[in-house]
Amino acid sequence: MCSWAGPGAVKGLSCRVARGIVAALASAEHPMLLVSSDDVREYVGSRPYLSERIDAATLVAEEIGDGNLNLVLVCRDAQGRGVCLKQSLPYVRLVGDSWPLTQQRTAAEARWYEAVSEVAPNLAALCYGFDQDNHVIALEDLSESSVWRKELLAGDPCSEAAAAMGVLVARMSFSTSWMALGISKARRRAATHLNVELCEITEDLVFTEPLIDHPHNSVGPGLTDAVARLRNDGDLRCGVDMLRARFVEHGEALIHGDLHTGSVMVGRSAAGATAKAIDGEFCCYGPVGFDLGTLFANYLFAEVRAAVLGLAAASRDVGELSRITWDSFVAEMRSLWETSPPRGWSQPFLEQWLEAVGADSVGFAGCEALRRIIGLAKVADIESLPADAYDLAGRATLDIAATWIGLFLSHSVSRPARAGQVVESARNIAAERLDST
Ligand code: SR1
Ligand code: MG
Repeated sequence: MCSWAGPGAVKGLSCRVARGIVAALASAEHPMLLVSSDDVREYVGSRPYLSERIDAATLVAEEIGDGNLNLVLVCRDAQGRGVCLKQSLPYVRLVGDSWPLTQQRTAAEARWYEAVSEVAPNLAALCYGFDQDNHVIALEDLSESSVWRKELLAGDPCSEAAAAMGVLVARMSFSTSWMALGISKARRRAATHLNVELCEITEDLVFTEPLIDHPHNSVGPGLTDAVARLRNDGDLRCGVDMLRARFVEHGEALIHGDLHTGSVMVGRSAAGATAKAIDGEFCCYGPVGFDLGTLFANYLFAEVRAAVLGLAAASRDVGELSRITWDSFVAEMRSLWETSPPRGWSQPFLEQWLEAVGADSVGFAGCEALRRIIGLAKVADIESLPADAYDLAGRATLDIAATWIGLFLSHSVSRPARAGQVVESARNIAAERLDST
């Protein structure tokens, strides 16, 4: 559980601190950069909310960050106690200091951990505290677990994690939306989770850049024709634009915003399997289908990889994951709705809402799949394949992604051939009804 940093803490803040206070704290101009074990010993030693969990004198810190943005240090003391410290840098790590990026993203992430801890504490890493001045989040040490993507690469689908993530998305969707909060409270809550800069990255990288000529993009020579064809497909462009609009306009609930298989730590112990989401810095009020779709696309990468490597059984197993996540999401949503029915809303509405989320999720999965092949920030599932297999996997993924976006279009909107057609149809219906009265 998150705990108060306590009166002796230097700048330390619990993630249970009242919402709003975090946002009001000014950042220090010169944050302490945690690079060496010495830095971390000094840092931990002056913060009781950390030194009560780990011995500052004997700890050793190891930088394990393999993500695109931050420093991640796993700290272990002589007694084997551990804490993970995640510090944001003022730029995108993947690119370097030519791409500056707000360190306020760590505050957004702390707020996400706080929200999850209220409804699904076992389905995300525990947050022990947040230090606004140094942009450091202190997290449960999950080094006994492993990144889900790595397990998928090694052939273990970890089906329990797929079910767990369906539950996580459902609980977050219900608890942070009008469904649990009521409309006015949900609106106020949404205003506390603005994350403009990180949303802009998602809007650019996921929706805009893959289908235009952009310096962030790159594919192997075997895929250039396929990418050119996609760029000339007007229906596909329209579908991606529709999905971008949904991402921008549909602040349904607090979503994780980057829930790929590298954002989930999985583990097995005598007590059973565990799955814990991490890396909520892209969180925002957005469409629920975005998180589900991001998962579906990342399952697809593992499925396609296994298929092109001739591992048919493994591919089939991974192919089941999207159904498992979807079924557990739907079951949890129905159960939450039944236990605490939102006042004044009908049960049939929930079914329609789920249908719309399903269509969104397929479309967002298509966008995530396109962008991880074409754009910046690629995935090891595809990139680590030998050249021939990469070409096969890339082509299959692009083809499936485009088809999924088409499916989204046909399920979520029936596009009239020209603007105004639907209004005309509505007028005609009204006129016919009135004629027959
Ligand atoms: C510039 S950040 C690139 C990507 O890394 C993160 O994991 C997100 O997926 C983001 O789009
Ligand atoms: Mg990440």
